[in-house]
Amino acid sequence: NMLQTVIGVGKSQYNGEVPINTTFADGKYKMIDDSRGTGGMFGAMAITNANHGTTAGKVYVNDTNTWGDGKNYIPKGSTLDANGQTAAVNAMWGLMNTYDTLKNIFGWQSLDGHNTATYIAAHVNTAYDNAYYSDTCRCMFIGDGSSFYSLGSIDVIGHEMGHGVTAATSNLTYSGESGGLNESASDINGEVVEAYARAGGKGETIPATGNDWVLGKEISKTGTPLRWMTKPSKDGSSPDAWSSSLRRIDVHYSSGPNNRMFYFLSQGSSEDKASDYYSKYLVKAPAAMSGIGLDKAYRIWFRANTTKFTSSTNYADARTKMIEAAEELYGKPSREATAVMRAYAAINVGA
Ligand code: ASN
Ligand code: ZN
Repeated sequence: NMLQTVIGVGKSQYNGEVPINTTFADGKYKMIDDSRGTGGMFGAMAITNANHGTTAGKVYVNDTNTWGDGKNYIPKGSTLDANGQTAAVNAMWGLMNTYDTLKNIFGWQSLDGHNTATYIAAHVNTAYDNAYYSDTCRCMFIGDGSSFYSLGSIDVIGHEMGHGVTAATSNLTYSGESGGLNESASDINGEVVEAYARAGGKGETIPATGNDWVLGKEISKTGTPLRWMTKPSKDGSSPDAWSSSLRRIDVHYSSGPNNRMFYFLSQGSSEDKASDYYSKYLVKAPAAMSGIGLDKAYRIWFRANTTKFTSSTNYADARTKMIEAAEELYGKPSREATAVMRAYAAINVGA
């Protein structure tokens, strides 16, 4: 039973033709990437076909090493048609890039840093407009979408795998302010992976920018993304700044201010008008600040989330721990630590 890792041709929906790692065994190709992850249900990182159910299903198998057709999936009952492979290609490409971002930047392997294999089950439910991480299986499920296209853009996969990293580290409780930070950690991960992948997915630094700072633009049929990190209130529900009512709103909205903090920390701030701020939050507008770039911002964030945050960390606590992380990485005082203070001040947290 000879196993061999080979590079297949994936016709993805959002990134054109991409090289995907597959395994050749017993005359067939399997969507298992033997070079990323060990153990788990499939021995390495894999993509399965939930085939409209809610369990993993079977690993994708093919006679040739060319997969998918780049087109959006149209459900055909329970028939496993070739078109269904495109969702699997999307998933594998997102997963390979997420895995590589963490490994190449931090030496962090897979979800838990110990290289425990994960998998994505594509085609969960029917016409399902969501994707999610499950800590029970340490795996992810992605829907085909109805008002969305297949939920497999790089930022969406990076977001879901980010939940696995958070679950294995800080384990931020998924409600209240900690829940907003948990969601934000995933959005940050999604955008960072997007930037890293767009720059070629190699090297030990994240480019200064290059991502689009919105979540899920590619999967949107209308062009309207799910969330805006630059100005979360563009979605009509997320606040741009912290307030005491944040703890009562959905975690996909209370993530907004921290997403914006991360955007300011990385890219700087200049755009806001004081009047918006006075009327909405009764706080002064964020002061102009220069950013420290995506690489440093992510290193500070990742250190804080994986080594300092706890399940009950709130926004004020996150600020303190982000400052500590910045000081440990870049010095006390440092331009980077000062930027963290300014970025949190800009969302009404701290001094
Ligand atoms: N896609 C959503 C998320 O990962 C699923 C959920 O609501 N948990 O946040
Ligand atoms: Zn999430």
